[in-house]
Amino acid sequence: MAKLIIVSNRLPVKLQEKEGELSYKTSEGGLATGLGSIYKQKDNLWIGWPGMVVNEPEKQDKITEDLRPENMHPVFLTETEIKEFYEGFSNETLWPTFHYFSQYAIYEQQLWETYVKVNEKYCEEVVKQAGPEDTIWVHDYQLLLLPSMLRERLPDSTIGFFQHIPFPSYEVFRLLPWRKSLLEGMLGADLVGFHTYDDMRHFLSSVNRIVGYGSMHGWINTPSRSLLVDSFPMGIDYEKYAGTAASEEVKKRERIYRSNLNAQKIILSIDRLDYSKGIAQRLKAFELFLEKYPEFHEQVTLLMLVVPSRDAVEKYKELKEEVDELVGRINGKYSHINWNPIQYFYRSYPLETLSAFYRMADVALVTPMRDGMNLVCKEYVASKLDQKGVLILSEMAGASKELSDALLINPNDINQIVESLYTALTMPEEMQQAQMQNMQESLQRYNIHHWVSMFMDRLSYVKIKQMSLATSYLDEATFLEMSDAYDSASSRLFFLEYDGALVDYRNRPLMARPDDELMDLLELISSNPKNRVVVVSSREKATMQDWLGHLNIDIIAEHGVWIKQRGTGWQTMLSLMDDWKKDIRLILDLYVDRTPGSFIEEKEYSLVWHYRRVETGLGDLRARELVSHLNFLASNSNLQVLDGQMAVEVKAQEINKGKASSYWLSKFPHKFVVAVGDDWGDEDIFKAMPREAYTIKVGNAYSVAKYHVDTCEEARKTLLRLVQSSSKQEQTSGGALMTG
Ligand code: GDG
Repeated sequence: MAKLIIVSNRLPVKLQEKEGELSYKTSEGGLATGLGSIYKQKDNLWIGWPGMVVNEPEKQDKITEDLRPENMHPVFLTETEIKEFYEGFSNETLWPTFHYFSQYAIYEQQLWETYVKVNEKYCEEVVKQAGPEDTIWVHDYQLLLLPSMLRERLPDSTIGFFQHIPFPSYEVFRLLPWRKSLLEGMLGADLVGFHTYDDMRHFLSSVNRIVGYGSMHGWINTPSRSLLVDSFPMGIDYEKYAGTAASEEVKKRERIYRSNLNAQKIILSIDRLDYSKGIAQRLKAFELFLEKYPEFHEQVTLLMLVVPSRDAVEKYKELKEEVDELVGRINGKYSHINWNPIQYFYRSYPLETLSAFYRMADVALVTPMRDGMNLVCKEYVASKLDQKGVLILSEMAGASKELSDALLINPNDINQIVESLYTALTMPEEMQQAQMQNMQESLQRYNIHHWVSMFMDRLSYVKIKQMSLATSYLDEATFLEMSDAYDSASSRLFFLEYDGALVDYRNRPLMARPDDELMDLLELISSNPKNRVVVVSSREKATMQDWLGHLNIDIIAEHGVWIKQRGTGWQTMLSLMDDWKKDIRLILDLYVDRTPGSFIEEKEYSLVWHYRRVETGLGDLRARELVSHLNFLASNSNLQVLDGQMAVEVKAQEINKGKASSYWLSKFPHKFVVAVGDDWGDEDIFKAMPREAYTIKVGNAYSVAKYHVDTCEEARKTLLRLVQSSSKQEQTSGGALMTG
């Protein structure tokens, strides 16, 4: 029975040892509660570090035994591994870089080597536990190399990866000396998930520039497989937070805490100690607020919880000192005998206390400099049963994309934070309730269970899609089989796509002239009377005529608008009005204005916007924009938008290369058919082919074609070998074929 294996740096328990007795404390983290509902089911399993260094093998065995009934499996890390892999590379190299604090990042080869080693250690444990049908879901930046390591060991397994922290822009990511290996590590997954579209976009751009793989609608085609990149904003266990907030225990705690605080209004701040959370900046903003609005003295208290975290890392020690100092300074400056502006706690609390704090806070001040998502702000909203309260939220937190009803601030803009505090503290209740209501509705719907099922559904979809689009490499055995079929056929049809399949792409469309080798090849194939060669292209008929018109072949030009059968002139398959061109051209002109290096090509029945000479990344970005713009316009017309290789083409819908190819299939005998193409548009050709045809995709393996080869050169060689090996036979058996 297939199971789900979750892999993360930490297990959802914390192992403790007191006087030789082991105890297991359940972790309260967002991930633990979110995935808690699934890892405990059936044979599912969670693999990770149990939170304590254990060196004795007998003790390790005992822990492994203890955890088995809880559906957990430990990975034991040594002291050095914790120091170099976790505190070092994960938290001093990756964490600062991914949160745009590159100036804090350290680059040390030794730390990297341990990171690789520990990822291998996790891989070993997963491989021991995983069956071929299992789904493996890897979490977060500590395990970026694991997906590829697993892929190598378990090539057919289903692997998902989710990153909980931001993915930075290419300009920041590229600073890492190990950038390529890190990306290649992640690309071993079938589905790579991030919290936001921006993270996803940054990742795709880094993959494009560093590894060289492009993407389309989130799909990355590597030479061996296709994987999907998507965004899945993580939710919270809404019912749990709302339910806890409604409990008598929490209400009791709220009453006690309130009676101990003299101020009427409470501003709440909760974070792990981390420079990415903007704690010091928040304190400075509160100080300025007190200075600017003295009427709030003795009226408002900042209740600030800082949860100890990573205190072995130098930067965190420094931050702790800075926060202590700031709190001391502000309290020293403004405190009265019966009022402290800041109530500061450096420790963690049980959920019930946290919930009481959420209930009593009039304002939640969540101002990270960067945050993948931020769950605290969501928990605050879920705990507000009376809907009274205001959320001030940093636009640098992933959560800001969903919670647009919050007061959104730029955490670097101290004046904006001050004014937002004033607005929040003086906001009419009806307005608070209206905003809270919207946010609660959204969080209730997009809760943690929704997040898990969205990710798992998408992962299954990727697997199905991969299967339906998987092509096999055209190996020697297939070639020999194809060669036999060719030899024994009395009539043969060759559909050969021009750009990308027969000829490599060039910077300018007109530079892709056929070379002598190609001319010889086409002449050789078409010189056999049993063969009929159809060169298919989206190019203008004039160009095709100029380049290939003199050969004894058939041509499909402009996606099938124009066709030419050997020995005859050009005919249109369809005569179409082209009055749409004027309007569409205006739009394309706009994109040319905005995108240096791009240009428009006008064909008789279509318009093309080319971006192969545009700066990498910018062209793709504009193309996505243009495609969605055009699709919107095309939805009510009979126009079709083709998102091609470095070009976006608009044409009348009735025409495609597949329909044109079908014409030959219906008109001419064919005991043997081969079709070679490379582009999305060529998928129409493959689809139109009979089942027994040899359909060959040039490039990656993502196609409805049956086979693929890697390059144009390989495609040409295959065709040459096919006709040459056979020509010898036909010659020896008295055939009249010349070799070119
Ligand atoms: C990473 C990403 C992303 C805090 N204090 C106490 C306590 N907490 C709980 C909160 C919340 C969790 O810890 C903190 O989660 P965040 O999301 O706010 O931040 P990170 O820990 O940095 O998490 C982040 C997240 O992963 C998930 O993908 O959102 O962007 O950085 O659940 O309630 N819980 C208890 N006592 C405390 O004192 N019990």
